[in-house]
Amino acid sequence: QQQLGPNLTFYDLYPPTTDLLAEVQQSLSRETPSLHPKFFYDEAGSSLFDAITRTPEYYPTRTEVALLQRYAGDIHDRLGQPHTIAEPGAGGCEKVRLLLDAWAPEHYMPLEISRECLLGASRKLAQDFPAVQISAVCADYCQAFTMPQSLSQPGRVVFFPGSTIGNFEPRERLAFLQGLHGLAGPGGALLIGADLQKDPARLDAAYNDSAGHTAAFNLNALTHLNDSLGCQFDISGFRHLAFYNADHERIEMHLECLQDQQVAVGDRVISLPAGTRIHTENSYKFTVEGFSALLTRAGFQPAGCWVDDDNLFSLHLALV
Ligand code: AVJ
Repeated sequence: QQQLGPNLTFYDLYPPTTDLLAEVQQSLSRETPSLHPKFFYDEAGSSLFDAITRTPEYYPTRTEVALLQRYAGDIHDRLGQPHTIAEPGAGGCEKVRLLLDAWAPEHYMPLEISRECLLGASRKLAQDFPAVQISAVCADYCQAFTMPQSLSQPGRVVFFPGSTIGNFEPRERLAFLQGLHGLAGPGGALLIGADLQKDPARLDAAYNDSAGHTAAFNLNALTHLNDSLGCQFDISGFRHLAFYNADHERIEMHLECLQDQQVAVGDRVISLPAGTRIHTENSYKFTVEGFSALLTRAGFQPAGCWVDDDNLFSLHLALV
């Protein structure tokens, strides 16, 4: 661990030994090729996602921020005084500022896979919140990792906004929530965002913004692989595809191959015939009741739910 300032400690738990190349070779060689959404989030991808959140069509972020601003006090009333907020996938650590202001916890622990993004965001936060001890943990929250001993006070409030829970497949989603139950620990809680089911046209628009930031975000996953793993995707040979799959109650994002491609991925050549779709993301959409039942199944006790006036998005509080 590295002490980066009076109230900022950095822990690098991201396993460099993870063989990302093997993972990519395997997931692209499947009958239906796919890429894990984590490949979206290099520096370019993180700033493209930031641009998406500012488009008129992508309502989740602004709707959730408004809920946090409006109900941070109510949520606090049901929590008592939390000593620690832990945030898996903290990204730019923007939304948590609302909670740090409203709740003034002693300790904040962002967990983020993108090291540059984590360091930049937590340095700014440490300056803006000198009274909060920040433990910045570079880790892949989808993989099991052991929490450093010094961070192991149970009773954390785990903050998991954005409806990022929607990226998980149903089985993994339950396992992940059970993992968050462990991260929170006895006396802890989970504050989690869940995007709600709605008019498919509204959902389709949110993932096909007219400015094209979502298309660039999707395609950037291939640029990230070219830059970081030496793959040789011809990016101009793919197009962004995003649509609501009503049967599965999810938005699907794909990269469709426009002409036959033989792509070098490490020591392998992956053939992608024209029309092949690389499945890059699912964003499942929920109902309030269904999500509450899911939290119960994961071992939590639902303790509150807040929804915006247009029923677009939901914030759920659940206790360990
Ligand atoms: C950050 C995963 C919540 O699923 O809506 C935004 C990512 N993908 N536009 C989402 C995303 C396309 C976003 N999450």
